Amino acid sequence: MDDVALSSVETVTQAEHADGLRAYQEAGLRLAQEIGNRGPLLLTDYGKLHPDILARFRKHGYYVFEGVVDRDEIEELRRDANEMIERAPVNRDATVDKQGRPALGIDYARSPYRFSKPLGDPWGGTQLLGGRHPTQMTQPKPAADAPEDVVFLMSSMCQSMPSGLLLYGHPSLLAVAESINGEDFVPFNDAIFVKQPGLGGSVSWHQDGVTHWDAPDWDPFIHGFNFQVQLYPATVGNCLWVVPGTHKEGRIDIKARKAANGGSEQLPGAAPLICEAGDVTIVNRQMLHGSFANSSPDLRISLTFGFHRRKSVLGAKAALSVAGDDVHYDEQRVLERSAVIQVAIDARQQRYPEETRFFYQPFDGREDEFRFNDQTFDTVIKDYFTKDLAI
Ligand SMILES: O=C(O)CCC(=O)C(=O)O
Repeated sequence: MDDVALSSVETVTQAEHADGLRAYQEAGLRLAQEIGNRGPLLLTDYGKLHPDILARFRKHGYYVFEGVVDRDEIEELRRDANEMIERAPVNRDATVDKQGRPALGIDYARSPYRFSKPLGDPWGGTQLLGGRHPTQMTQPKPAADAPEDVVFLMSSMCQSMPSGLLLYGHPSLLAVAESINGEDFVPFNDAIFVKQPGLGGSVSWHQDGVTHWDAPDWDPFIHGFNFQVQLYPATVGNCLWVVPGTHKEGRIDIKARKAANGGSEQLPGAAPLICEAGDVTIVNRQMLHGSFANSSPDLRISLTFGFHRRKSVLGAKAALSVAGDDVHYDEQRVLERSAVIQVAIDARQQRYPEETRFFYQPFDGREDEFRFNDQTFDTVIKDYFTKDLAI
């Protein structure tokens, strides 16, 4: 993979990095508390996200749903995610895992793993992913015995993790997606951020959207939103940070914002998204957001998957510079990628027959074609991530 910038700022120790963030963290925690924007995931009698929550999400650009995924499901997700980490290639060029077994995904259309240097900033200051991370974060010195490469990001959760596919069909999460993006909502992609203590890299400040900033019909919700399902507590030392309200500002000059902040990456007005395991965040993709190198003692694994309005995606040119994906999204592409949702709904129903399944309007009347079975695993789930709908 070529998506790692060489580390250039290894001047602080981990302890200095962690200490240097303390006052910023306290200010961020105060702001987060003032705003609130957290609580249970409440749906109306009609299965829509509670209007007060929706209004708060629209105003501030994020919300933390507490206690959405239960303990048993989190345990399964942890098992599967950790198994994926175990089965990663030993480094970015390897084809075997650390036990010498063929690495997971070598037979996939694309490797599901992205690596970072320990405590590195793989995207900051590069042209990768549409150049949307224009500045670099501080990259503390890793321990002398740190591995050369660490797993940073993993895709393919619906294929590689049985529990990941079930999560993708979670009725309350899909109800949130429908409430925000309409009944004909469509998927974006999924990615698992792995921030190992003392190793996990940073995600430099950025806004996710790429394609629609100058669209005549631009609005604060045009680039969709992402969920993050937290498998471990997200602490003030390892969590994602957002700058509330920035989803309404249009494209932000991040370099200038950092320069105006005396060159410090501790951007003002940011709030940490503190969570317990099983909490789920929603973040507007136009928010200014990022995370610092994990100089804390705590692991974070965040299952990140997003959804769009159909009209934002149909006809849009593929973004995020994924190799071999130089296309405009047409009805067929949208149907094929959306089918993962329908198959996930059925997989979940088979596993949790007592749960009320989500009704996904675009597949109304076609449910039988998209049951979860060996055939749909091959036709819909295998290599589904090559059909992501990135804008
Ligand atoms: O979780 C993180 O640290 C980064 C997440 C992020 O940047 C994103 O979802 O776009």
